Amino acid sequence: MLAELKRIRQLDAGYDDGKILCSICTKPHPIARQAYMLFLDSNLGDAGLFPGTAQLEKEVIGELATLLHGENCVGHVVSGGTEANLMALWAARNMAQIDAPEVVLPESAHFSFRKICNLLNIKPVYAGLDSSFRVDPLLVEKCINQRTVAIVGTAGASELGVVDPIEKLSRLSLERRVWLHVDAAFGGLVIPFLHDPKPQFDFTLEAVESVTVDPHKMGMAVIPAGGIIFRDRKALEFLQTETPYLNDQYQYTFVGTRSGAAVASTWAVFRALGMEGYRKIVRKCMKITRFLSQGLAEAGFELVVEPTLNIVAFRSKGGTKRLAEKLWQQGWFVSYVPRYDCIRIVVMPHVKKRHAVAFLKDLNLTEKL
Ligand code: 0PR
Repeated sequence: MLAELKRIRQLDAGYDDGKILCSICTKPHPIARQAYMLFLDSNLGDAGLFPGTAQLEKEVIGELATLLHGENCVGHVVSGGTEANLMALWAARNMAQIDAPEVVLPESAHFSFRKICNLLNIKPVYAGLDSSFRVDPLLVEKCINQRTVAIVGTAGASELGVVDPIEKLSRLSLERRVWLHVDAAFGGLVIPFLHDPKPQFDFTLEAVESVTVDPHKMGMAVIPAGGIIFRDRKALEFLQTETPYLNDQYQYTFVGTRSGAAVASTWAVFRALGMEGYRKIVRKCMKITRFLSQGLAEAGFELVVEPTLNIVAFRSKGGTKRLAEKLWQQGWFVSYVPRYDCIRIVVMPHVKKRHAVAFLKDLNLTEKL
């Protein structure tokens, strides 16, 4: 059986050969794997049985809150960015108690919000972007009305890596008294480690009520490790579900039985890397990002935007979609993004300089095919 599983595993792509350029996940840190194995059977859906793991979850949330400049924040390690975004809009909707609720989203918001709006019966209202592909606060303002329960901004958009003007959204949210949620699923563990100037996106901004930040993306923890952090403990009251026969009286997450192993893996990788470790990783990813974007520009490709985070997006005059298909045939896993007619490359920690060099070389050859 194991031999068969190993054979089947060979059908999957692997991070080690540096050809996965389309993923926002990466190879977990070795210590994250070990911690995961130690907590394999721990279930935070019944935290009364696993007080040790519950303690680790509190510590992980505490560290994320500190990173995001939040005091007295609460939250949970959840299954990923989708569940984290769901919990934010769920709390905002329940708090507002408005008929026919609406949420204002950037046109570039992650597709998880479409699922969430469908589930929660919230109408998504999309605000347009400015010339730098960030949501335009004036257009957001126009979308707000009596039924708006929340505004969403993205800090590290999935397609181009740009950061919405969260500071301006925060001012707007204060004025209009609506919940501001920041989807920093990807950027939350990148932006704090960038050199100045860093875009503002966290609890430093007064109106930010909730932030999504996923350890299973740039945090190098084992999947499923997403994070939802709320500014105020009151938010959890709007998510509270009674668990009549369990030791703990309530659950606050959408998922019931949930992985304590992912929490332990996050705790371990935070402890092993520390702030300095993450800073080094982000520095390396950004260096390779700049190397790639310069190489692409020199080879005559058009960059959609100068990278803010470790994502490069480019076009080819000879046809970008066709080029993406040819790259897949050559074994390079890249994303084709229809919205901007571009190829997206995410420079995650498994992508090394030698892979970027090989990619640029192959790309120039592939274009001529
Ligand atoms: N918010 C943002 C900004 C995201 O980038 C993502 C996922 C989510 C929310 C949802 O997170 P979960 O997928 O954890 O629920 N970002 C990646 C994307 O859609 C997910 C991904 C990961 C895609 C690995 C491909 C892949 O191989 O681009």
